[in-house]
Amino acid sequence: MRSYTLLNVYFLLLLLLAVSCQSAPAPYGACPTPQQLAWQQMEMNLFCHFGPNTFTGAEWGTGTEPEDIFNPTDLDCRQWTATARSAGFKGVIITAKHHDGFCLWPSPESVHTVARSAWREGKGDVLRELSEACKADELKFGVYISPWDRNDPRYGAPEYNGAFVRTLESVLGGQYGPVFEQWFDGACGEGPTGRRQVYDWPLFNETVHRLQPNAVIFSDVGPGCRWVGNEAGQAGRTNWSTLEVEGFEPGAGSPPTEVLNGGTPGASHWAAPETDVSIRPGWFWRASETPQVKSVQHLLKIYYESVGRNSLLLLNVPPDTRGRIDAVDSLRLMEFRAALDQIFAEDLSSGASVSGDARGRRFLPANVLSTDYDQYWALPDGQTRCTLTFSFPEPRTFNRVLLQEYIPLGQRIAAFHLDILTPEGEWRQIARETTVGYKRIVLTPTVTTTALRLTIDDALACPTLTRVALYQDNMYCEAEAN
Ligand code: FUL
Repeated sequence: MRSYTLLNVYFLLLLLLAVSCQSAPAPYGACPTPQQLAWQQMEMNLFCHFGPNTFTGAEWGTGTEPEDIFNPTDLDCRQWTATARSAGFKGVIITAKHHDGFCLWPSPESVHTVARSAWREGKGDVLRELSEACKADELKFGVYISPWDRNDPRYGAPEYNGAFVRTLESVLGGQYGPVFEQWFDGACGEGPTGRRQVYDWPLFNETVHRLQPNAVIFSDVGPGCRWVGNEAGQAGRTNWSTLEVEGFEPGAGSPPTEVLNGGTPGASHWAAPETDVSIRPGWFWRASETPQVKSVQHLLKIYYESVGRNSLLLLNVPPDTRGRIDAVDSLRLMEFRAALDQIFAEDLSSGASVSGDARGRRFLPANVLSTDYDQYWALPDGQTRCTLTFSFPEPRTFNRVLLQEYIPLGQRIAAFHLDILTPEGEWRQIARETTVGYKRIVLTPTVTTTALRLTIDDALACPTLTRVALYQDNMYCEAEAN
């Protein structure tokens, strides 16, 4: 009788173990909201700096420019969106109001707007035209609205915050449809003797969420996504999507740029980095800078160091004085797209067999070969180290290893390395890295092998991977990119 009971307990435990191995790992730490996940899956968006600076050549306007300065001779937002779409961008963000305070829409809160310009006899509205063009070309529409305002006389006084909220309302209230991202720039060049505005960030964020519940809010410290800490197009090689935000705020009160660049492992807030960088030396279009439009090599470097390092890429391609994207820039974008298409045309892991530990039948190693994002590999709870071995039916040649964690359950992997099997039957290390996140593309030497080993050396909790893919890049040459 006694042994019968023990047997029962034993079987019950086995059953419990089997069931728990079939259930998904519990989310670890801070995890993305569905909006943050959808945002990250966009991967590349277009940034458009456009306004009085386009006509004056300034980077930061003073706010005293006459409204008539803004006079695009041939504005065509469909040309921007057609360009963005063919380049593979998923959304467009426009500088609706830059630091000079000029509003590209007839904001009732300001006298410094398109309504006071001669452009389209004061009846023009760039936001209307761009939001409609985005809709027609199936792109998402986002807005940059600078809190720092060099034109508004209320700037520096408490009433400016209310005015800024009404400014937000006139853009986000539905007039231009859904807004996927609200960009809050932390910059302020007033200097120590200038006007000092104490921003009501909680009120600004609440306003955005109230009017556009699906919008992801960008600022140095989120809450939706964070600044990557530089404007050179480089996310950290170690890059956590989590960030310690307690005690910090956008602008002067933000964490050091190295922290923004790499995030904080295990922090309680999810704010993945966004890499904003311009295709030109400046943020605004200038004829004199056309010869310096970044090369395809440079754009590929930026891609690998942003999208390939767990960041979203927001590439600025500023429209010119006609109100069109310069032919040089758009041609470069098409070449960039063609290069990406060529590099990522064929996943060289296809047909591989994958072996290694797994949480259970729903989470087998082979899941990393599937392109279904929700089908992923996972380890049992408590196991943070493991080796997955990919064996190929015939030798494969590659120099890019793409990895993706299943981030709805949080970011976990903290260290990994890659080895290949040499013809002598030995394992040779080809890369040693740290984080993965939503997407990591590891640049390795070109190797030919019949087997690849991925070893996870450390993770904050049992790791997950939804994708491992291999590519051969014959386009990118590091020496030419710099
Ligand atoms: C900075 C601004 O000061 C630049 O003018 C530009 O808009 C860039 C994207 O953000 O903080």
